[in-house]
Amino acid sequence: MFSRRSFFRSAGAATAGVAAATVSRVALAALPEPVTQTKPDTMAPLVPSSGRPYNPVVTLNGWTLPWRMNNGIKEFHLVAEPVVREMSPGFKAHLWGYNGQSPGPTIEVVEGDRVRIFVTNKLPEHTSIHWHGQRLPNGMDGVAGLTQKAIDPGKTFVYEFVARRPGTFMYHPHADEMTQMAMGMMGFWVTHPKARNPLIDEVDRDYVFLLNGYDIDPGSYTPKIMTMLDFNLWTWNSRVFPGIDPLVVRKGDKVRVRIGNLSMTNHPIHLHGHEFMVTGSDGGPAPRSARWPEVTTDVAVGQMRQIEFLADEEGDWAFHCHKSHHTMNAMGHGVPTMIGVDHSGVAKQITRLIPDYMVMGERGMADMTEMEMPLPDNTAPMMTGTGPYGSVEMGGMFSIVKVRKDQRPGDYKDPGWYRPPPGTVAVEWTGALDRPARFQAADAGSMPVMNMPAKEVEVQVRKPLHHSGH
Ligand SMILES: [Cu+2]
Repeated sequence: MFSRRSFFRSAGAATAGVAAATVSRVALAALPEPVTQTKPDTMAPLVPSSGRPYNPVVTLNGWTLPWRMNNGIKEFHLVAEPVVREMSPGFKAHLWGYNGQSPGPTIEVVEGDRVRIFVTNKLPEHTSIHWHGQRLPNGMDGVAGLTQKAIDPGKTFVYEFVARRPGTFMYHPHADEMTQMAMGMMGFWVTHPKARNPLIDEVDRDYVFLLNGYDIDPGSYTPKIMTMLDFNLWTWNSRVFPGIDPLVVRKGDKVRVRIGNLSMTNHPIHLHGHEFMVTGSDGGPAPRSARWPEVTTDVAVGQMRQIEFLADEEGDWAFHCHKSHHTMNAMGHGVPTMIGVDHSGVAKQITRLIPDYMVMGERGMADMTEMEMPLPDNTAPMMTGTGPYGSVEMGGMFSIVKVRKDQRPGDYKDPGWYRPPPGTVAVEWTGALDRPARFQAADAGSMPVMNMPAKEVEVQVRKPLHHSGH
């Protein structure tokens, strides 16, 4: 949880802002005490205790940064610093982030708010923060060298602008970006509408998370920053399944999920059991005439997609990136396909020389989850997660939307596994197999019934003798 002391101090400062005359100049000039989060859990929505009211979001495995009001200005304090992020239980990564976590805390403000953000740099190199998608004065855009001096280690810079348009934005460094984003420096920013907006619906649950990726060798702690494509950990808010919390909703809830992509590739995000509308991007809410139903939406690099759906089907619905390599954890991509290869004799011989030798994937890779494969101390199994019916064989960018009719409004606690009504689960067929009645063409006008060819047809393919290349 938050450091209670600093949380109450920042909450109390709201009153101080109003009664400014009674507070010394020194106290007002002081920076807001930075609030730090030590846990990777999904924190309850931060209901605003000062400033304009709004319906807060829930950051998956994350939190919202408390602020203080200072003469009508909403003040935040971000600290760029090395952090230890638990990516899944038992697996920790040494990242860079903000206020104790990667990603940094979500910043929530209201359209029209004047916002002041202090940024203290506790990294070993300079940094800056770019406020992706915002309308702001050019000098507040955070591009080191172009619009401001970089923030040197030990220095604090201040950004100030009015949150002019409602929407979902991101923040990240614009200084040595390759290193700093590969190390986990990023966060979400939500500007809530100040009044009812015809293009922004009220919802019952509003989740946010960022797509990111890391390359951390099994057994090590620090990401390899030079990796461009071959990341081995695909993460939501720097967590991998089964470390990603479920998105818990009540049956009948209108649900919004805002997904930002600050990784190095696109992610087609797929929801089971429901259709959703893409209701907006970081460019703003989409006109209603431009929305259509989807079950998968591609979130390209540097984009945000806001999806909305009515959770009207009870169950545990998979919600994941549809690139199958992105729902796996650390593995070697240089492994040849072994499906159909019987190594039983060879494996025995090799085991005499290398006791830990393991044959991978003779029948497919599902065996990997059953194998008692020795893992290095600090990593996550490639395919894992146990559900009520066995191994889920997933990792990486995978979570579950849990829709329950008895989930209380505003309750985000994991309700456990779904208990389906009897007779509604796919099971092994054990009945007798009758000779099926085959479809027969009724009249001459319909398509004739094709029979299987009597003989197997063998296709001979001759490869060119010499492949000269291009
Ligand atoms: Cu993906």
